[in-house]
Amino acid sequence: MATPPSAAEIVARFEIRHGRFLDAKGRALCPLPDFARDPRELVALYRAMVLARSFDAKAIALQRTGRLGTYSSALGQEAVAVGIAGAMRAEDVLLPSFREHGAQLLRGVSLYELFLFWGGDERGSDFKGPREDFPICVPVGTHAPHAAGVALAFKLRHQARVAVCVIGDGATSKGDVAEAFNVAGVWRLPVVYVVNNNGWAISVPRDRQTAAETLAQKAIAAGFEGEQVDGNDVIAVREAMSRALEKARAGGGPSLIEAITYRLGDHTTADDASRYRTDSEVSARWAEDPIARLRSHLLAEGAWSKEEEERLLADSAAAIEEALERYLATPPQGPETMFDFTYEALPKDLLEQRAAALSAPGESRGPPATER
Ligand SMILES: Cc1ncc(C[n+]2csc(CCOP(=O)(O)OP(=O)(O)O)c2C)c(N)n1
Ligand SMILES: [Mg+2]
Repeated sequence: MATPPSAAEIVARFEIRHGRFLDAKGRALCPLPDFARDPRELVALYRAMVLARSFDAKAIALQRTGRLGTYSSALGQEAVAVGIAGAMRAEDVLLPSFREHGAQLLRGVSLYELFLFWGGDERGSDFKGPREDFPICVPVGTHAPHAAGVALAFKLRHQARVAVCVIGDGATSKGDVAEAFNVAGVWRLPVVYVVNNNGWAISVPRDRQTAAETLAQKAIAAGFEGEQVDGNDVIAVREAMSRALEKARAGGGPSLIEAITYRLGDHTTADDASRYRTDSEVSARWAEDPIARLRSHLLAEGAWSKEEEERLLADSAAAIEEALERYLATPPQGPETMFDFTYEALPKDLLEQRAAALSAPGESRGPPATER
């Protein structure tokens, strides 16, 4: 717009920071935060990223051989999930989207539960570990208002806990996400929204998703802080998360962290990304690989060795194999269970359908139909 002819003055300004500590080769660009000076902390993050990647590879192979449902890989995005969970406390609550198994594993969700979930078995969301963490949210962004609700409950109960909600770049275009940001800002809720910006929403690239210069600035519109981090630098993600969590815990309200990363794989196993992006774009992005970056850093610091790497890969594979065997040996639930957990008392037509499901030939039998 042209400058207005009135006595206009500037009433608001904002800036968005982009934080990073390691360059793509793993070299420190500035002094590292305290936690990152302890090699044991960094090795723990590294292990978690490697386990997440190993799980991804196995899950894709299982889907291809008909033993798992549609699966969304987090290849190249491991630092986002691991940096998030690495900063959270056990009593905080994670509301993940569908690429955060790296965070879920660190929080105590088991490999077995992840296999169950992706195999279509809802018992995979009944976590034995983090009981109050939310299940994987496949509907895009619908958990953003839920996170505000969780945070409101913490606030009303005067609990020093934080809700952490992870959404994709595409999700930030949705109305429910804008509404969630709005109430989080107005009520100064203890919630951290992380935008896992992997550059794509299926086949829609970031620059066609929104005309906003950054996604972090969407927080400014809702009255709270937003910043960007290099989402392939686990130290940067972990550090920004720690600050945001601390602020929320101390009553300082919400934050938004936009983690810039890249989806190196297909959107899901139901997608073929070669139809809408070039191989050369993808191969150039491998130079940003978060795992290679931290490995280079650890090797240069003398905090990691080839032998430890081999042992880690073998241990991850063994843990995954064990969970897989247990998953494959778990009988599926009977079809009647799909009627059992929605209504307190089943309406008549659903009672009939439940009975029909139970009497269908070859179906497993569940408990007798009761009016619930
Ligand atoms: C409410 C809703 N609309 C559409 C879809 C289909 N869908 C699945 S993932 C996706 C794109 C999401 O993009 P983004 O938020 O960037 O997350 P990413 O998949 O890149 O992690 C869409 C449109 C859905 N799952 N839920
Ligand atoms: Mg995306």
